[in-house]
Formats: sequence, C-alpha cells, structure tokens
Amino acid sequence: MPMVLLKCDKDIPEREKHIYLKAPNEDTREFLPIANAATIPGTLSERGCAFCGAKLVIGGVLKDTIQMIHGPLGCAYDTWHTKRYPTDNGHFNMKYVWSTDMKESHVVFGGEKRLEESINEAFDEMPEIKRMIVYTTCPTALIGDDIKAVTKKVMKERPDVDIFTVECPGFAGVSQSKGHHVLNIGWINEKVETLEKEITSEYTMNFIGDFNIQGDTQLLQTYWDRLGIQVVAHFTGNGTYDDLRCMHQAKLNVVNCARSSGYIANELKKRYGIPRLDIDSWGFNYMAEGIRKICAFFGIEEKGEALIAEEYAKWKPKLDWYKERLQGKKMAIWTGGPRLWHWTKSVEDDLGVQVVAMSSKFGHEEDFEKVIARGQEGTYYIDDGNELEFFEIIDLVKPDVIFTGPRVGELVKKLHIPYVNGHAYHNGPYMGFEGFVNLARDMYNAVYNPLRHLAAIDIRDENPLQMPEKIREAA
Ligand code: CFM
Repeated sequence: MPMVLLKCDKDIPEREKHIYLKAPNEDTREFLPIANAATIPGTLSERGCAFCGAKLVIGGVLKDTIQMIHGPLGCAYDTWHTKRYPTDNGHFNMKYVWSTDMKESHVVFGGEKRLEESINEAFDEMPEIKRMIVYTTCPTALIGDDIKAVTKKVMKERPDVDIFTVECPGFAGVSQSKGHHVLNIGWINEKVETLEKEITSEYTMNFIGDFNIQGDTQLLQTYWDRLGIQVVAHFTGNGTYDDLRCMHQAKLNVVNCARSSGYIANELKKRYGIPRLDIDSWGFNYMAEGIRKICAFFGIEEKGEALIAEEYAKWKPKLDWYKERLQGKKMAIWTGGPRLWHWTKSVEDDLGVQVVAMSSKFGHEEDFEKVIARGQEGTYYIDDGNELEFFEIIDLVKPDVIFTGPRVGELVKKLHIPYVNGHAYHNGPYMGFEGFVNLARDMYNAVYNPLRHLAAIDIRDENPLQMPEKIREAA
C-alpha cells in the first residue's frame, strides 16, 4: 500500500491519506498526500498560524520598517526573534518588537484609539524610521477594529510616513501559508508602483522568496553584483519597504521560495508582463543551473560561466572533503515544505546523502508533486506530521541526522539523534556555493559529534573514574 497508516495513528485513521511511501514503478501523481487542509482533530500539529506566516516569514524581515502587531502581547513576542534574518543596517528588525498590548477593556470597548496612540508613539520614539506594517490578530479582527481607517488618519497627519496593513488573523487559514498569500496579494494591490527608483543597469531583476536567513541574501548579492545585475527589490531578505514599491520596474522575477512568494511573482507577470523564473539556491548543481538560467535571460552567459568556474575552484574541494565523509548517510527533513524539494536532490547529488523521510508543515499539493518527483523510492513523504509519527518514522528509517526546527530538534536529541536547524540554520548562510559547504560542515559536525554517544551513558550507573574510557569507546 503506497499510503501508510502508522501504528500511532490507529485512532486517527484519516492520517493515512497524509503519508506516502514511494515505491518503484508507481504513478506517483495518484498518491499525493492530502495537503493544505485543516489539521485532523487528534493530531498535535506543528503548524503556525496565518498571522505568523505574514509577519514572521515575510513582513518582519524588512530592515527599515516598524512591525506594529495590533493584539495581545504574545502575538508580537512569539513572532519576534525566533528566526535569524540579519540586515546590513545593524539588524533593526531583530532588535525591536512592537505591540498595542491589547487588554480586556480594549476588546470590550474597541482598540482603534489604542492602535492610533501606539502608531504615533512608535514613530515618535524612532524619528528616523518612516515605514510601518500594521497587522491584525485574532482578537482585533474579531472585534472588527478598522485598522485601515486608523492608518489612513495617521498618514494624513504625518505626510512623511507610509503604512501598509495586513488583515490576516491567525484563524484566517489552515496554516501560516495563508499569511504568505494575504501579504503577497495585499502588497501588489496597494504598494507596487507607488514609487520609482533609479535604474542603474540594463539587467534588472527582483529576487523573490529568500529571507536572508543567516545572510543568504547577502551572499547571493555578491554574485549579482559581480554579474552586473541590479536587484530592484529583495522580497524580502535584507529588503527595504520602498524597494518593494518599485517591483514593477524589474525585467525579471527570480523566485527561490515558490511557496511563500510565488503569488506576487504571478501577479507581477499578469499585471506588468515580467517573466517568472524559478531557481533553487541551495546546492552546487542547482545554484550553477540557476545562475546559468538568469544569465541566459540577460544574454550574459560568459559572465555566468566565469563566476561559476571561480566559485567551483574555491569551494568544490571543500565540498568534496565533506562528501567523502557524508556519503551514504541518511537524512530526514522536517520543515515547512519547499526545503524538502530544494534539498532532497541537492544533498544526494552534491553530498551523496540519502533523504529517507520528509515532513512538510504546510506545503501544498504542488510542493508534494515536486518533492516526490525529486525524492527517492523507499522515502516517506508526510503532510503535517506530529511528534508520535516522527518517533515511529525514526524507528522505521533510522536517520543519521534530522534537519528540523529547535522544538522537534530538542526532542530528537533525547533519542541521541543529531539535528541541524533546518529553518534558521546552525552556522549559515546555506545558500550559494559557500553556503552549501556550510551546510555540509554543520551536517558533518552533527553526525560525527561524539557528544551524542556520551549522552546515551547514564552517569548514575557509571563509576566516574572509568568515564574517560567509556567516552572513547562511545565515540
Ligand atoms: Fe519558504 Fe522560507 Fe520555507 Fe517559508 Fe517557513 Fe522558513 Fe521553512 Mo521555516 S519562506 S516556505 S514559512 S523557504 S520559516 S525561510 S524555513 S518553514 S521551508
């Protein structure tokens, strides 16, 4: 049976439709796991909320924008500082968090006044910052606070500021994926083409769906600079609010994360005729392929080849050192969705690593189409996996390393299986050529770290004087 009912799911048999085990000679299109559907009751879902998808993933990355969360304090705190997206202006986005700190009285009597005060207070506190995004949350959406009216009033009173509103409360969709969509569409409807910037190159593009995790964007920017390509806007890694208002000026949209940001690329194509080019930025083969496609579009193939040759000369020997040592290791990937299909083939081709289980928190069917096409036979493909399922899958496939978030990561550590932070990275960036060597290094350090063997020794049962020998044995 291609769809799998795990033992731990015997009381929620509907989960069978969400777990696929790829077998030889199958038409995999017939067996796509159900995805982007409401979590089944009884499942301890790992998903985030729709508000989080808009704020933590996309809006909150911007380097020059106040993020005003209109709601109780927790909505702001819990979508702040859990991802590492640095900026080249001193990490403004990671230093501060803003909230209207709604209390019961505001819920009863309305929170618009409170919001207006908070917006003004934030701008007064930070006179150098002139841009803001205001988000609704579950309580403020439920009581019907009109955040657009409030921001309009403030913008009238403060002509030098610009404010964007995102009305995407946590309950608006089945996962954070909904928040991506709402922000994408809101931005193109309200902000694109409200500003023009200076164009300095005949080659211009938007780089879409890359959030500068530990410097990804900044690393790739060195390639675009060397190729003479002007990036009009980064959506949204190390990006600015005003650059994103100029997205209509680019000649090409290059999309890395299609899941979170494909929507705006499609709209830019529809409304402005700007073509969309999807690339993978993780892995040597993929990165080289991406650079080749971009350069072919602009007719600068030779420049592209020179850059690839330089990067290979510098980084490929290092990659191969790790490949020799990682070859044949088994890996699991439990992240949001796209990284499954970005990574499964790149670690296989570039490092000889086999991906044996993948779980997506919020990927859609098209993400599963891609990952199953690129992934191996004998591998599990899971939608919205839960902890009990993870434990059972670990017993079935015995991975050497798991790329996942800290929450599940801390859990698998207790089973003495190493994890690498698949969301915010251990020591990134991971994109580009240099980045993939970093990924390989983190994987190597995780797999060969003797500490995890040590963790299996119960020191209460051991004579501490014999420990050094035990340690050597274990390692
Ligand atoms: Fe795109 Fe992302 Fe991802 Fe994502 Fe995410 Fe992320 Fe992810 Mo964590 S935008 S979909 S909502 S690549 S935060 S930077 S790592 S789950 S696979």
